[in-house]
Amino acid sequence: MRKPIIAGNWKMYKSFDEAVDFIEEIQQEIPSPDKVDAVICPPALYLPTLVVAAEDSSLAIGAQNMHFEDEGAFTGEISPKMLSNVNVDYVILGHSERRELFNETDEAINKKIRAAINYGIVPIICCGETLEEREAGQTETKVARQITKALKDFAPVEVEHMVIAYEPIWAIGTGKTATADDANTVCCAIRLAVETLYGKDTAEKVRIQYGGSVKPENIEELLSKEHIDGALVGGASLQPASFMKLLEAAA
Ligand code: G2H
Repeated sequence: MRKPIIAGNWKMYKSFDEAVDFIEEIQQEIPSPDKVDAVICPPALYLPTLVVAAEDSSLAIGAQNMHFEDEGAFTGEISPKMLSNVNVDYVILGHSERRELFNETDEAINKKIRAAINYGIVPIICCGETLEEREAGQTETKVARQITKALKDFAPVEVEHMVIAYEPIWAIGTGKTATADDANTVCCAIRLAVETLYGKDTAEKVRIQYGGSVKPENIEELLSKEHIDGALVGGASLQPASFMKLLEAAA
């Protein structure tokens, strides 16, 4: 059985005080880590403070991006070594906003995943299709291609601890959600792509989240599906009450 994982992606929202207050408000209420993994990914500037704020709870803190090099002349970047230094546990990699707005390539994402694994940081690897690709019937080919490139040159034991997030681009922040059945079909295709690369045992262990307008009203149906092991949540992770409802639905 795969343990569900609910990750909040705050994107570029919240003041510093709002971020600290959020963690203080929920940290004692997090459901047992035996039942669900709970993660908040705040803006990078807040990471060290929130790691300390959450340290007496089972809430994990993740970054929204990182560079693949340990250090160097890369103005504005943050390295996996730095994230590891401040005890960050997860990193979102290859979010469609990074791919589209910051020109991230599959090759760079592959290097970032390698770097995260080397530092013991769990990567949440995003993939997903545009509306145009969906309408052209290319959804499964697109996500399989992204996953095949992202997961190039790993060992099965490394892959089984990774998290993959299927996020149809047309469903992100739009209020449109893929139907639970459609999301499950694509998550199944992703699992098959992992199986092709690393075998059935690894594919059965890797956790696949759905992301794109997930909210308390639709989480239960999504999580009831065989291949959906959690959610990567933007808007509905910004309020403590709705984030807690998502965790409770998964626990
Ligand atoms: C998709 C998701 C979080 P939202 O980007 O990664 O955002 O839940 O607001 O659609």
